[in-house]
Amino acid sequence: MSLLDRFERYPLTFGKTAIEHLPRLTEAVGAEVEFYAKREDCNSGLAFGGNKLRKLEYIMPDAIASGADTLVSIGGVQSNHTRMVAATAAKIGMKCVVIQEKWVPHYDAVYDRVGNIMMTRLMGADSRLVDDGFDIGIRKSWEDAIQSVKDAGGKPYAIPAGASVHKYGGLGYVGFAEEVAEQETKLGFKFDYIVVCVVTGSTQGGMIVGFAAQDRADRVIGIDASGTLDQTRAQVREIVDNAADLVGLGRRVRDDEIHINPDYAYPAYGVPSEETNDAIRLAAKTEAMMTDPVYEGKSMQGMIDLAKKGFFPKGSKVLYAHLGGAPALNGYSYYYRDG
Ligand code: 5PA
Repeated sequence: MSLLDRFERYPLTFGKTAIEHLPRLTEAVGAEVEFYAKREDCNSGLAFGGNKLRKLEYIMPDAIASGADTLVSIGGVQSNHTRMVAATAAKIGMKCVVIQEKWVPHYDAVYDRVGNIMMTRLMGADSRLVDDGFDIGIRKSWEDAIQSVKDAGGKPYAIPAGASVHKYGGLGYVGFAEEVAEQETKLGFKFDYIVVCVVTGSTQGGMIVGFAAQDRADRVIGIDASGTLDQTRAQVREIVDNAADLVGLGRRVRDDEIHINPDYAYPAYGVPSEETNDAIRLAAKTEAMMTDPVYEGKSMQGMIDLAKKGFFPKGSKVLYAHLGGAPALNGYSYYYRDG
């Protein structure tokens, strides 16, 4: 029985995602903990996939039922989320408007032409660049875009940043927790920790609710990449409460079950530190696993550093949730010109 049985799901992914052992990364870090990755980055044939599709699977039935003809969403210039909304619209046969704000103080001649935004345009989305800075909350530019679709006689369906504060935004990652439990039965062991990057909150928030049903939500280690910890924490709390209610968890998730580490978000959202870049290089060189400078590189850095510091007891099995995001690497090519 799944907590999600009574929710409709529109399939956008291939199904269960693979869990991969990372023996060479484990050895290179040398901290006597075993690393594994759950490959959410390889979850679909839609434009390179990633974590947003699990969320959108539970949102699209509502969008279709509403009679909408246009999905409207928002993110930064190299947003993975807006790429995934554009992909979903293309696959279903809807139109798509995405607002791409200047969330990142990163200056590169081709930043707004390659990677995520290029694919977003290729898939036919109307991608609108605006000057506003980083904020995970509800934005005026997004509300204006929704209005502009109405003014043109269309029927918009609004999806907030990261699909996070949408009423069904947390459901997809409740399913992740159930899937991990099922896979553990086959593997014959349990993971001691799950490491996950957090920004808009519904990936970790959904996981927390799903793992709370298994009494181990405190083993989900969120690595903040937003650099605006209080806002992200508050948004995770809100998503957890809403999702717990929706799925009928039957209790309030305690504050000590919501773990978010702020130590790796520096120097700013969307800007990698030298240590983040080193973590990206190490995962690539040992496991051919591509992580990006905005999100997954920071959670990779966090996992490696926490392991080296002894945060995970010796012998722990640590599952890295790889949420996607590699297309953004193209917007940061200068950092990696020598590998
Ligand atoms: C993103 C988000 P949450 O936003 O659900 O906390 O997930 C963080 C995250 N990893 C982690 C990758 C690859 C992500 O893309 N991306 C956002 C985007 O606009 O792409 C929502 C911010």
